[in-house]
Amino acid sequence: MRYTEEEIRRKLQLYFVMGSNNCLKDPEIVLQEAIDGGVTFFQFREKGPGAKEGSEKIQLAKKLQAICKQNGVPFVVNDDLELALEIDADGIHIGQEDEDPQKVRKMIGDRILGISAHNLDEAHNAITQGANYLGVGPMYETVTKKDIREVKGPEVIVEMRKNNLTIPIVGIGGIQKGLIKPIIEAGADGVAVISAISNSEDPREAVMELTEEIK
Ligand code: FQP
Ligand code: MG
Repeated sequence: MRYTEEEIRRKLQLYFVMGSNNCLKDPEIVLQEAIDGGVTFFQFREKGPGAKEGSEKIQLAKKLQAICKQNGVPFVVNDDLELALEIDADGIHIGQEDEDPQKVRKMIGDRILGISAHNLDEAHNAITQGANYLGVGPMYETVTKKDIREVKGPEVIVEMRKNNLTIPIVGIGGIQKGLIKPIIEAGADGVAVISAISNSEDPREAVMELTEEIK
């Protein structure tokens, strides 16, 4: 492993997920400001209306990856296995409708594999298939992603911990200021956010406010 389980767990504290279409300003500036504020993990999620494709997507990925590298922040690619390998990302995040986890594991070797899980069953399967962390949600209603499952709240993380799942977990979905404590108390190691940071005029300040709630 390039990162140990405990390093992943620690760095998942505040996980920023972002693509250019989530940003009010230049994504490089948004990412740098978010890291200055204290973001500890990053996922490049370039999808949805207006998302960059092809060489533009690759160029942006490389720029954001460089910023992460300079700051010791793990850089994970959403969905796109080919891109993750081409730029030698630190890992990839896949959901239940994405590529087969066992195939992905074969391709990525010891890079980080994050898998989305919406319930206990999916969590068990993801762990069996070699996940290094779980993204569990949606915690709350969200506007960023349209094709979401039923909102179950932090309780689903409580259930996973009750069933002795020790894998690093982040809660995701609709997480904004004031909504973080219940997720950490449920047993999450951190939270993943998109718009709470990317849609802010001042991403650095937004991150500092979110971090305050995690500690
Ligand atoms: N958790 C996380 C993480 N990142 C994600 N992208 C998802 C969950 C959702 O495939 P998926 O993954 O269900 O949807 P999409 O590919 O549209 O994001 F915890 F890592 F932040
Ligand atoms: Mg996906």
